[in-house]
Amino acid sequence: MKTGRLQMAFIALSALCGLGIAKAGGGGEFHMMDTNGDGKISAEEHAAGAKKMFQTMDADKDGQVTAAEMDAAHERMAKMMGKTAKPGHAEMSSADKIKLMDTNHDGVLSADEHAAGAKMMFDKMDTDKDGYLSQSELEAGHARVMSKMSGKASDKTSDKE
Ligand SMILES: [Ca+2]
Ligand SMILES: [Ca+2]
Ligand SMILES: [Ca+2]
Repeated sequence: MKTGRLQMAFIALSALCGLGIAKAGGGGEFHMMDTNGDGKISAEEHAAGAKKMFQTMDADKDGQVTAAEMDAAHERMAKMMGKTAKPGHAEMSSADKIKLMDTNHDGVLSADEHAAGAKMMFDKMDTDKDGYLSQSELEAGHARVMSKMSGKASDKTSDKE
């Protein structure tokens, strides 16, 4: 089902972006992405944040993120957050996350594939469709992701909006 797949990608992407910065210090993620400080995150600001995230994960700078690079990045970020990485937690594997966004199915994530996924995630989180993410929209988006990840990540939950 198409929406199921979108939802999965949303979860995966939020995990990517969220892991790194969500717990960096309260509203740290929000302020980090809100580069012009107007209290809302535009699509451009969100895209820039996603790009930064991609570059962080692409350790060998070849323009592609592999599952191994994603794993390593998650581990680094978990350490930064003072947590021990728990592979196989309720979360999907990096390979599975990549699969969701890997539109050309070559097993690695290109910058374009990641950017497209991030845009989709932005649209999903912008619940009032004003073209910006408010702090509460961002938090609500994460809350949904977290509750899903701690529950059944790969199951299709009945999420009708
Ligand atoms: Ca790479
Ligand atoms: Ca690809
Ligand atoms: Ca909005």
